[in-house]
Order: sequence, then structure tokens, then C-alpha cells
Amino acid sequence: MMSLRGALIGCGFFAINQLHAWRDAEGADIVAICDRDPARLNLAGDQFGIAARYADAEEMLKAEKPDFVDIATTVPSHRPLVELAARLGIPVICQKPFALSMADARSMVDACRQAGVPLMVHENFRWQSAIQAVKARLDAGAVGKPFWARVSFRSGFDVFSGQPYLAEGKRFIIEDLGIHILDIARFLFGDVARLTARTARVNPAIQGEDVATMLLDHESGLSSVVDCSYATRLPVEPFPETLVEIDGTAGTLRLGQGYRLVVNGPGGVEEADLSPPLLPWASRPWHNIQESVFAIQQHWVECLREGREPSTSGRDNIGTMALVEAAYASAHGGQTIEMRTV
Ligand code: NAD
Ligand code: 89V
Repeated sequence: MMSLRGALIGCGFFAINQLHAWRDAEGADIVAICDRDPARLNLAGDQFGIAARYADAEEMLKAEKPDFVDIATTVPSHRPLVELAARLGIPVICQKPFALSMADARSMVDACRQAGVPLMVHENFRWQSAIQAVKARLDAGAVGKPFWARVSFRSGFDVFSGQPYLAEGKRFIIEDLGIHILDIARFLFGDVARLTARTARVNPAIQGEDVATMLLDHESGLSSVVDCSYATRLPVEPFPETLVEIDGTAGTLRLGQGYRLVVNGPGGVEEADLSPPLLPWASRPWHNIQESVFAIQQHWVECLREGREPSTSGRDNIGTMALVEAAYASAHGGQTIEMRTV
């Protein structure tokens, strides 16, 4: 079968991971890249041997007519680029955070639906193999019916040196990182009826919040705590691990630091090491995220070929975006937010 011809927009910090993963993915190749910064464009083009290089996304998409486009830019450019892809009838992947507002997110989803164009948000954290393994245990009934959970990401890692824009926005941890952790909570425990949040800024050198604690009432009746921090100094730095605790009617599950899984269920105690593989191009501590980038991109290729909706389609991601908006509204006003109002 012919490989799908992909084009990528935005050759910055994170796109290098996406380009590595595209090289590994079966059934797709990146044939053209675009960045309005010529230095970044040429660095990526030379590293990955891609000759077709453009400063303008519309020019690239019209000239190359790719089978899909991967938008790896930061959020302000997402809506114009996704809507451009929809107008040109090109299936589109868009990085997280998907949109600046719920209105923008809905507009992009509508534009792609009306054009009949598949749309996936590059929401990769649920694709980490440890998280997939937790989901498989839950689906198999390993702890019975879950009634309480905690999904936690606490770190003191310096994310600002690689991504300086993270220090500059009025919003930080919920929008950039919490969005992943909230998505994991939705992936594991389903949609949410109401949410309450509190935030803090501990690091005085940044503009936004770097600590967030959220209480989610899921539609299933389960309560989960989703907590994130970039102000937490632990003896062994866990970046970028997401820890999970689940209590169910028939047992408990713990995904602890060091990717240690302990499940206490009706069949006894299972202990497993869920450390992710170190892909040949990956580097610690990012290998966990890098593995999930490969997994989500391979998933996209399979979905596109088979005409299936991706796990993190634009439609699905509206649910995660809504949790982010609700968290900011709750932290700002102090009240609990009913999700149907977001
Ligand atoms: P970056 O600023 O390093 O790179 C973005 C690049 O896009 C820049 O080179 C910029 O010149 C280019 N660009 C922007 N608008 C453009 C346009 N209209 N046309 C052509 N080029 C354009 O940003 P980054 O750190 O690589 O982040 C990109 C996205 O990836 C962000 O949304 C971020 O949240 C996300 N991200 C995701 C993860 C993850 O694990 N899922 C990790 C890091 C970053
Ligand atoms: O996943 C992300 O979006 C990254 C990081 C893990 C550093 O928060 O920005």
C-alpha cells in the first residue's frame, strides 16, 4: 500500500519529536515542511532530509496537496491553519492546546465536519503505554467499579528553558499540562458533570499559575482529584510521569513513581514495571512522552486508512477543552462549574 504523504507546519521545539515519530510510523512519510522562521525550517529540513520547504502554509498545502497535514505550531495559529486545511479538504492533526477558546474549538470542529475532513488533536498523554495499561486493567474489571481516583503530575522540572513562551502567558499549568492530565481523567473515568478548582503561582518569575488542584464529579458517580504542579521539589524528579490512584469496589490500582504498577484485585496482587521503551531517537526523561508521540501518530495513520474517528478527535477534545475552561472559571470565581454550562 502507498505511504500517505504528510506535510508538517511548525518546525519548533516539539515538532522534532513528531518528525522522528513520522520517520518510524508505518504507512506515512512527511514530504514537505513549513515554518515562517527560516533557521528552524532549514534545521529540521536538513536533519530529516526533507527538501520541500515553505515559509507559507497555504502555499505548501496548495502546491503539495498532501494526504494530511500535521500542525505543530503554538495555539494562536491553530484556528486559521485548521480552517485552511478544512477549506482545502486536507485531513488535519492539530497540536494541543487545541484552541484559545471554546468558540474557536467548536468552530474548527464544525469547519472540518462540514468539509468531511478528519480532525485529530495531538493529545498524546493518554497514549503513554503506562496509561494504556491502566485503562486495560480498568476495562478488564481488575478493581471492580471504580468510585474514587487521583491523577497527579507534580514536578520541579524546568520546562521554561525549552519552551520560554510557557513563562509568558496569563494561563500556564492548566492550559499547557493540566490539559493532558484532565484528558487522562476523562479517558479513564469518562465525562464530567461538575468541576471545582483552586490554583496558585509559586514561581514569581512566571505570569501564570504553576499549581492546580481540581475535583471532578464524573457522570458515572466517581470522584477524581486531578492535581498538577511545577513547583514541587521531590528527592527524585519524576518529570514527566503521571501517577494514578484508583479505588474500586473490588480492589485498588496504583501507578507510582518509576512506572511501578500495583493492582490489588480479586485475583491477588499484581506488580509490574510499566517503564516505557527508550526509542532509538528518544532521550530521558522525555522518552515517556516521545513514545506516546509515536503511538498517537501511528493511530492517526490507521484511522485515516480505515476511515475511523481517532481517539482524540476534535469532537472528543472539546470535552477536555471544556474541563480546562471550567477549571479557570472555578479557580477565578471560587464556585463549582456545571459542565453543561461551559
Ligand atoms: P515552538 O514555538 O518551539 O515552535 C512553533 C514553531 O511554529 C515556530 O518555529 C514558529 O516559527 C512556527 N510557526 C508558528 N506559526 C506558524 C505559521 N502560521 N506558519 C508557519 N510556522 C509557524 O513551540 P513548541 O514548543 O514546539 O510547541 C508547539 C506546540 O506543541 C504547542 O502547542 C505546545 O503546547 C505543544 N507541545 C506539546 C507537547 C506534548 O507532549 N504534547 C510538548 C511540548 C509542546
Ligand atoms: O506536554 C506539554 O505540552 C509540555 C510539557 C510536558 C513540558 O508541559 O509543554
